[in-house]
Amino acid sequence: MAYVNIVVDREGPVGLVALNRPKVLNALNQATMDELVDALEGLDRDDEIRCVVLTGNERAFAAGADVTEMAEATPADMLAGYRFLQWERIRKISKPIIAAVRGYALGGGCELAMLCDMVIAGEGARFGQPEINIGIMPGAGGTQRLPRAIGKAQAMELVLTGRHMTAGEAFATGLVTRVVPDEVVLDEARRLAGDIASKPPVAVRLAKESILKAFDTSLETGLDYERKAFYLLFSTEDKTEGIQAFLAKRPPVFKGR
Ligand code: CO8
Repeated sequence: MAYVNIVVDREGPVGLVALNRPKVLNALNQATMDELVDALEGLDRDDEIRCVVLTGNERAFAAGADVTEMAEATPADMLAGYRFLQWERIRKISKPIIAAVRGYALGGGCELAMLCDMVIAGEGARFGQPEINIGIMPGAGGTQRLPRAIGKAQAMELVLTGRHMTAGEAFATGLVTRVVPDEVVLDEARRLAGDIASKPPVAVRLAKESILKAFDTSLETGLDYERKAFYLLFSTEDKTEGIQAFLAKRPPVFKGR
């Protein structure tokens, strides 16, 4: 697929995807979502890639779903479309995705950041679910992921008022991993991605899966899941290599097997 609304790069084991509709603050229209899902799934299948950074530009990570596309939409249009399935496809990406957020992450843009596994935010980043101001509500996970990330009371206020949250608030409430000066957001996300890319990939994948399980299972089921994943790692060459390297006081060389 040729990309028009996003830019995809590879830097060694790190895949970089940048939303690229600057005139509309990276509003997520259908074409952009088609490209984004295609790119993320392609990077997920690529054995050379071990971590992905998803970003926007200085003004916006993404200011939400493209409102112009929703203006005439009926419930039947929304139901018939495949757009919601695309969010599920992104949720199923097995490699870690780091959102590098500068500027606005609103509505679907905030939901997209929350679908990522970690968020590095610039000091000027603004997060929010302003859908209420245009007569709708979050529809791509905002009412579910936001309370899980920042708690019911804060989520309720954000969703019911549409207020934007500063990067500092987003950090204090647990929505983002780290806040850094705007000009180093991408470098910081790349550095984090490079660090994760140096770890044993099968362990990274199973650890990501296990953490995500914490959000949709009981503690007991989650602990069972974690233990099975833990046992599985004892069949990998990387486990043997990791422990031998530690004992020999040398750096490990992981192969992803
Ligand atoms: N959709 C389409 N165009 C947009 C969007 C958007 N979400 N946001 C901004 N734009 C456009 C503006 O219309 C404007 O275009 P133009 O220059 O042609 O007039 C351009 O981007 C620049 O925007 P502004 O002039 O408004 O810039 P400001 O700096 O004055 O304001 C804001 C920036 C505060 C971000 C403002 O643009 C804004 O409030 N945007 C809308 C934010 C919003 O309501 N987002 C939620 C949308 S609904 C949603 O995301 C639901 C998701 C549900 C899931 C979908 C599943 C498929």
